[in-house]
Amino acid sequence: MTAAIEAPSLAWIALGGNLGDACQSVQQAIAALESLPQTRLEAASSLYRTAPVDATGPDFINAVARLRTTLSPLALLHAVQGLEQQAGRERSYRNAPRTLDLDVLLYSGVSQQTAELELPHPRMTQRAFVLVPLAEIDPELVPATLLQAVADQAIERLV
Ligand code: PH2
Ligand code: MG
Ligand code: MG
Repeated sequence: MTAAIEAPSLAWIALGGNLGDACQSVQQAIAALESLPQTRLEAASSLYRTAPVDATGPDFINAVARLRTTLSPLALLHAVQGLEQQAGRERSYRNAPRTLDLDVLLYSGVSQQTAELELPHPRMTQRAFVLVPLAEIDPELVPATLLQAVADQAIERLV
């Protein structure tokens, strides 16, 4: 019998930061996604400057990337948490200003609610800083009604 070859899955990662040079942190993190094991970076959105949502501190820089990976959802989460650590992420209190936040938004075919990882990300549909960059790279994933519902949240595409 031959060993099964694991078919790659698609996964979407939200990137954000609002401490230090967040443009540089987010750009470096996008590049670092390409170097994760068993993972290809397929697409990355523009960078966006966004007003904090349920958070304090300076404006955020946000982006979304699409990966093709054979890492499991949890292995992918741990891999991107490693990138947060490399960027000097500290976790002082919920939604505190941060150098780099990487959230797994979606993993194709997976819906799960565990303490460590909820998929799809439970708040992604309420956040322009996720929906607008996601719609830039994969418009079919973001219904116009969802975009309209977050149209009051300040977001500016950076060139
Ligand atoms: N992340 C949060 C909470 N609020 N607001 C913006 N604009 N961008 C973020 O990335 C963000 C936020 C929790 O992770
Ligand atoms: Mg987050
Ligand atoms: Mg996070």
